[in-house]
Amino acid sequence: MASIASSLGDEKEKSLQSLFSQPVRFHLLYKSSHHGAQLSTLLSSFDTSGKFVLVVFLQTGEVRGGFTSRSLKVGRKFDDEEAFVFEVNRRSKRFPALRSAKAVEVHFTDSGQAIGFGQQAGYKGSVFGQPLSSTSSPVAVSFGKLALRWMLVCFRLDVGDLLPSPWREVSWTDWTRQSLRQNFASYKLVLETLPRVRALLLGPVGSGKSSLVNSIRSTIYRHWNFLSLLFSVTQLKSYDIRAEKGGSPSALSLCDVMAIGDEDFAGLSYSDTLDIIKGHVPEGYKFQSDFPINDKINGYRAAPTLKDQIHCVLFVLDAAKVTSYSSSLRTSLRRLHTTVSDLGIPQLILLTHVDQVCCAVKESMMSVYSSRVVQEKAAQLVGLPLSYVLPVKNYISQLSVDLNTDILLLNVVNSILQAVDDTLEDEYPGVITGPLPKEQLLTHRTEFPTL
Ligand SMILES: Nc1nc2c(ncn2[C@@H]2O[C@H](COP(=O)(O)OP(=O)(O)OP(=O)(O)O)[C@@H](O)[C@H]2O)c(=O)[nH]1
Ligand SMILES: [Mg+2]
Repeated sequence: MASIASSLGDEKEKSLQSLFSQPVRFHLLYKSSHHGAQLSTLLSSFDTSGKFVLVVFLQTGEVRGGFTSRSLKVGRKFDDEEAFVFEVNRRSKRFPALRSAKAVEVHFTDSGQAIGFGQQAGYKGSVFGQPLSSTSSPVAVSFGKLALRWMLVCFRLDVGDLLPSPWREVSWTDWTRQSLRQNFASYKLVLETLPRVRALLLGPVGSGKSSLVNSIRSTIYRHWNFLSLLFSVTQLKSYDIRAEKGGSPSALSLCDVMAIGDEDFAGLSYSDTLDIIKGHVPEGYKFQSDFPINDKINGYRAAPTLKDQIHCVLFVLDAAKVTSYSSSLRTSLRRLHTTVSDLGIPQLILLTHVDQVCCAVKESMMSVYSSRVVQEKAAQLVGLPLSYVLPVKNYISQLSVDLNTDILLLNVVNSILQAVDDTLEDEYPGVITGPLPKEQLLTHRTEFPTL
């Protein structure tokens, strides 16, 4: 798609952008001269949701079009208060629809195919005959005529999409991936008596906890990892992350558990979570919401040692849902965060599903730190500073791994080890014997956050 030049040109593109109050980017979906002047082809190019701009290039050299905040469908007439018609010149002008209830209309019948904007939108022939004015703004695109006389281009509008500069600098190269991989594989914890860091994945249902284990293994093993992890886990299950497939275990082990509860789902209770963190709960323990963990359960560790405890808590949150999390879930997350802070355990937020909140990120993970939406989602997370938020995309169906996704996932594993080492250094200043790890490439942590 990117190879089909948009025909708008820099000057007209800037002029069109000036019609919107927020910064926007145009992503080309359809061009009649390339795809054919068929309404059905145009409609099939629309994403199911989003905002769209149709631009018509008239023979006279004039450029006009319409904006709609909804995806177009055949036979649909819809209310769109945001819809407007525009003309693009050196200074562009926008004209609101006269009646928002019929702002946009799509006809596709034997007698005609048309898309209309404005009061009398329709296929009866009102096309770009008259000059636009602030009192009259019907604009329709009739496909019969389009084939002969005009060119129609359709863009998806990515609103407020990219920040002028990313909030974290990353060099998206194979060298970075190799360095992060190497660093992780050879990582030696500063406390030699601690063989492995146990990082606990905590989060609501479906936030991507199990997929994260799968994704990290896929990254390390260099191919998509088939694990039957994607059934909701009801047991405490630890996964060693090997430095390479079949190799010796790395310094990291990830602990997957059932989701944190809210008013609709009983889930993992606060007290059971604390027992896991403190190291009382044996591997494989099956959680029961109506039966809290106590010292009578089989395998209960009454006096857990450092290696039994959780050394890092990872809050795994879904970027597409984080703003709609229930207040009880938010309260649980805050309470856990405060307790974990009081225990002196490092914590990070892993923001998953970032590919679902921003089109630019969906296209390329390289945009993840430039995406305004991702940054806003990250900032809304229980008030944590951005430096504790690591956006990731999980591998969910790809059969092969991808450079940029790998870099984000490798940054997660290195950041966990670094966060634990920083804490251990403070807690055991006299007994640190191991070598200090190499400086991490993407980590910018200074202190543990307080909500
Ligand atoms: N698009 C997208 N989908 C994701 C991502 N991470 C997970 N998913 C999908 O989200 C769904 C839930 O993922 P899981 O890994 O099972 O979530 P979970 O947190 O383990 O869920 P529970 O164990 O039920 O609490 C699955 O369908 C995944 O394929 C992501 O980063 N992007
Ligand atoms: Mg799971």
